[in-house]
Amino acid sequence: MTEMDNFDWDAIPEDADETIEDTLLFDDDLPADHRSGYVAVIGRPNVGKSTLMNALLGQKIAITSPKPQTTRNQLLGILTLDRAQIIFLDTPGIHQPHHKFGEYLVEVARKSIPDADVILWLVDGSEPPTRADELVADIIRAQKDRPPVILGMNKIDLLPADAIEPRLALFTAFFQPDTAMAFSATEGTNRDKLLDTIIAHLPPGPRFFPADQVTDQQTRFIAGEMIREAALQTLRQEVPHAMAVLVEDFKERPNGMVYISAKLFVERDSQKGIVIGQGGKTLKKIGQMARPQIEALVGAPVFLELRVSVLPKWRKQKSALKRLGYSVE
Ligand SMILES: Nc1nc2c(ncn2[C@@H]2O[C@H](COP(=O)(O)OP(=O)(O)OP(=O)(O)O)[C@@H](O)[C@H]2O)c(=O)[nH]1
Ligand SMILES: [Mg+2]
Repeated sequence: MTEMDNFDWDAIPEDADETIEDTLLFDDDLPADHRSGYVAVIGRPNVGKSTLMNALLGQKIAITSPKPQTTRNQLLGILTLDRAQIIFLDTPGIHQPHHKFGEYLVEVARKSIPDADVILWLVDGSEPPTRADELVADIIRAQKDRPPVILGMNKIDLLPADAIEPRLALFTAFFQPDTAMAFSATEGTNRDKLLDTIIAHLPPGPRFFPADQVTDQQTRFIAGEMIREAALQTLRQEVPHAMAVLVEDFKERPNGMVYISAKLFVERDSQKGIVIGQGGKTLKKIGQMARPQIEALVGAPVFLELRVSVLPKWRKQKSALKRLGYSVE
């Protein structure tokens, strides 16, 4: 018997929706100076936006890879602390698009900015600024009613200590943020300091999400992303960029096992051959790499069925993009 079985529904007052919500979300004995808000994490591809978000959350919400354009959707990562609730918006890397899909990616990133209470502009400190960093700075500058901007220069583990300040100056020359700091998402250097800085720039406010909610993404979607991550790790250069993953079936079986069937879409027959590999060995490797990750996610043994299908030029076609879930509407 659950608590709900004993619940007296007749006793619910007229303004019930509000009352229940207040009870669940806001009546939490939060400190008077509690802060909350949305932090749009933006930057060019591959600077470590998703790595930082995962590290701050202590949980893998977003997939990461050394290849650019790994993230394809806006992903919410919710960090609930006693003093603050920070809602990170991880976004695709901003770049000069070459097709409709690229335009979609940049649009997703752009659209996160007006919703933000803080813009966290990430750059890769291990390399001098690129044209794409400049593009990001232009987009931030063009934003009307701009929220505070924090520049975070990541990957300083790859930089000699005396090179950090001059490198940071190259980025602030494009756009002068409210605060600039250098950190390393993977090594942890200055990561907590960056978090404190983010919180200091958030407005006072209540929690917007239950304390135990970490993301808005469904398990089914994250499972598909883990398959895509395994493909990014296994396949070379252009092939994973031409791939989209659709989870078609996601069922818990009576024996406690989770059955997942996913389709890997590529653009050409030749790519299909590469993904499957000789005697199916590449596809098998992708499945073997993804399965333990998905098992950790769902907390149960997983039976994973992968199929490869050709969807010609899906990155250039609006209808195909929509079918694959890449649509801003
Ligand atoms: N050395 C080093 N590598 C890092 C650090 N942070 C991230 N990386 C690596 O940089 C690569 C890109 O990281 P992602 O988190 O996928 O980058 P992203 O900005 O989300 O990229 P997109 O989703 O493509 O826009 C991965 O190989 C990470 O392991 C860091 O602090 N130091
Ligand atoms: Mg990413």
